Amino acid sequence: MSDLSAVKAALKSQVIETPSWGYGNSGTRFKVFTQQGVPRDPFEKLDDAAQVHAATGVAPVVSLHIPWDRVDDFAGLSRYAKDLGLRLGGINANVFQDDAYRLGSVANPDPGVRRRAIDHLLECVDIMDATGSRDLKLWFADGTNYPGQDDIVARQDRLSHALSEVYERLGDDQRILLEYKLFEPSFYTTDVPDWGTSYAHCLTLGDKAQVVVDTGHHAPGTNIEFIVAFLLRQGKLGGFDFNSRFYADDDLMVGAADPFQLFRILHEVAKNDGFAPRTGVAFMLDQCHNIEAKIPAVIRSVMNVQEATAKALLVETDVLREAQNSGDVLTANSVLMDAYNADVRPLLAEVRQEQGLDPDPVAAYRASGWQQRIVKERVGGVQAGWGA
Ligand code: PSV
Ligand code: MN
Repeated sequence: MSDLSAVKAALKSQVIETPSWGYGNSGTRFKVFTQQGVPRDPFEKLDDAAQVHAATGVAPVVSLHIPWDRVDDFAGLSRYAKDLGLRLGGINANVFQDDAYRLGSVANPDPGVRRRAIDHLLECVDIMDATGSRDLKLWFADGTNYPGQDDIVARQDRLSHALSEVYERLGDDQRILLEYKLFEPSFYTTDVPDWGTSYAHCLTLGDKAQVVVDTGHHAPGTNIEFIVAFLLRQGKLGGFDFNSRFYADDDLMVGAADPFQLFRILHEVAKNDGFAPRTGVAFMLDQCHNIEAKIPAVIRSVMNVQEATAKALLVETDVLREAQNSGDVLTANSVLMDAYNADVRPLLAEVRQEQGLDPDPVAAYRASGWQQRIVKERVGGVQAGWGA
């Protein structure tokens, strides 16, 4: 796409989903550094998410994590979001924190533990009914630490059985997004370690099951854009969990470690029509802001996705195709590099001004006084955090 008005229209209609847990305290297993003004409940998380949307105009959806965001009345939480100009997005199930899950959840050798895990997943679909959410995001920490610990195929059978039961419970407009992760917390086998395993399970399940690509969940050097292109071709790319990493699953701000990789991924999305709402690709963030201020970090992350998107949309696709078809390797590569090297910040500033927004979202947030207000008002109570 190179028509500027079409690029601007695409940028204005982009939707980036932010994670509720990104607004809470987080850290590593060594230390969680608390910050002042952090939300104490899901309502306050939504209040913060509304600030991100106010500053960027493209972040109206918030993913929830259950039980971290459990409330008595999910329909009420959904109404609260609506009043803020937001809506509730993917429901992230959590079958990794209970003591019962030491040997896994849906693939645990104990049928009682498997039942408990499946019941939680079914409960998440009930919550989706109340919130109007489309996506049930499933990530399983299941796996083994030692060779011989459990039967790899038996674990796949148990996983498959659980997925089928949950799939049957989905409504017509709901879907399962099955996330994969190479390792951690399991260090020998992981039951859904890669896109191929996720894809195979999703194929067996049917059209309402798709793969979610968390950019931090691969071995170093993995060509993530190939995976993205392949899944889009198959109609099986459900969405992204964006973040960036230097070493493993670092959960740093998307685009911070390798903006070129983010561009290459979004180029495949653009080229294969993945930005069109009908393809249903969810552009979610899944990050933790351990040492940086959280709300401006989420704003920065949204901007990083916007910048990579703008560059991807600026690729001269006709010239690229011609160069590819004629075997002109250098021209093809330089078409891509020209788009990547373009400074799209003035374009995005213009787009924001046309939407009635401040051209500099981080500055707008800083000037809003919100940070000072939450530091003053959110005193007492228990701060929300990853895992709590
Ligand atoms: C697992 O590492 C993961 O990426 C899953 O998406 C979880 O739900 C999320 O992180 C929690 O931070
Ligand atoms: Mn994730």
